[in-house]
Amino acid sequence: CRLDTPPVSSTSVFVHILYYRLQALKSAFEKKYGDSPQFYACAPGRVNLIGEHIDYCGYSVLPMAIEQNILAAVSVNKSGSIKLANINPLYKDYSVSCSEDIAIDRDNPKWYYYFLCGVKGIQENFGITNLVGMSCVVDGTVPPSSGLSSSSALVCCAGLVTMEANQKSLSKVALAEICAKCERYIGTEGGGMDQSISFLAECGKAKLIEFNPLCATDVKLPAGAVFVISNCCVEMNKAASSHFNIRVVECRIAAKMLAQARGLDCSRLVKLAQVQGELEASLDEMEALVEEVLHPEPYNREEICKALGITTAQFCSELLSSNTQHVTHFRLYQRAKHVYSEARRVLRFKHVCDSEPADALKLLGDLMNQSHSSCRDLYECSCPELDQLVELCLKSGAVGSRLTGAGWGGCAVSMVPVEKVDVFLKAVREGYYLNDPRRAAMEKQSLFVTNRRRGCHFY
Ligand code: ADP
Ligand code: NG1
Repeated sequence: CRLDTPPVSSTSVFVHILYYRLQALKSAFEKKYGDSPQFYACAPGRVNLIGEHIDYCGYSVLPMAIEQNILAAVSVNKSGSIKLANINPLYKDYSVSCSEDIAIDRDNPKWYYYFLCGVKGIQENFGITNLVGMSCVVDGTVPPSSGLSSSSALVCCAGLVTMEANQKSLSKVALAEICAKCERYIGTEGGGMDQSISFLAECGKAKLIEFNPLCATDVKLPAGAVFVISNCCVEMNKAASSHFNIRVVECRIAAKMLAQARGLDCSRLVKLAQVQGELEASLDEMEALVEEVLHPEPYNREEICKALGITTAQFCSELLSSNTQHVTHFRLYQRAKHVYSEARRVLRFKHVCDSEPADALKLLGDLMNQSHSSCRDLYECSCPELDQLVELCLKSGAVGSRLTGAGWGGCAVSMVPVEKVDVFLKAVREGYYLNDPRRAAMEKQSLFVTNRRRGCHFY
């Protein structure tokens, strides 16, 4: 996409839209700051095809980037401050002095704090004492709080522009790792999937993202189907609620309980994947261990402290996050069972994509459906509207459908055979959106066929 000449008519709709968005961003920048931007950066959102809530347990996930993204127009300035503005008037201007410590208010997760997470990540990585001043205007098309990683796209875009403005350079893998770490300043203890695919995505490909060390491997998706995203139109802001971190904490406690039961040094082990590694067990064996060691009834604090030999004070400071201090009961059995079974489904999904059996679509669809059931029943991260939407998608021709991203609202991703896409879109449109005025107003940005986009870059 070149900024100086409009795209020729034969180029894709994506390039046309990008061209006009960049032009609008340039005008907004000039109006705001009285000068042209020096450069632009772009970071895509993502859809996770399978592997939900397991990245922070150390397990591989299988996302792809989408064409919805965060764009930023940027200039270095001499004002000694970072000035932030947004095309969307709901996101208010903000300015912060470069000489102050960057403070991020977790109790009040405004949009600019996500941007500042990216700035702080780069600043700390390079030990920059004097950040250069920057003037920025941001424009985003990733639906917020809907499981498509709008927040991480913003953090990654901010990390990228801060690196460029301060004349530093890093590999994409290093940038992804820094941005995964620094998004935690906002309070959510995510695992790194979103930032990894935002930087490491390539056109036309989904990726298996593995952690420790971070590595992205191409996954060739079957040609006979497309992935369709539909938003149930319920928003769930992760940083403003404790749902997400409660699950992170439950998994951490479950890891320690399993480690303790098998005589491992549980003070060192915080991830379910680490326990598997230490035991050199298969995922099937880990599921059997969950059955043997954990009980389905919720655990209270006393029971956990007694089993782990720790005090309540240690429990609160070492295991709970600041926004989960109020939680009294923990469903360890259900969460661990979801994680180990979901980790196995990711590997099977990849294997089916690689081996291309004749019934690939059915096998992949079954895995997606099992994933949704597990998220709904064991991980309890769905909501009635999302379950209703997933069911409608299956009735409308999808061979697999599941919630994607953190859940408790947001989007479903459905795998739909190519020849059924038109019928599918019509049925979901009529069955979920058109009969409700609020949803109908959001339909255009809520129901769409994905296009596999490339990752973060500059213009
Ligand atoms: P997601 O699942 O999309 O990452 P989160 O709830 O974690 O959702 O983060 C959503 C937040 O990210 C929004 O409330 C807003 O603060 C920020 N955000 C998302 N899109 C934009 C945008 N276009 N411009 C500014 N901030 C944005
Ligand atoms: P989204 O969908 O962006 O809220 C979150 C986490 C991911 C992952 C998924 C669930 C962040 C930044 N992102 O994604 O790491 O755990 O939930 O699979 O916390």
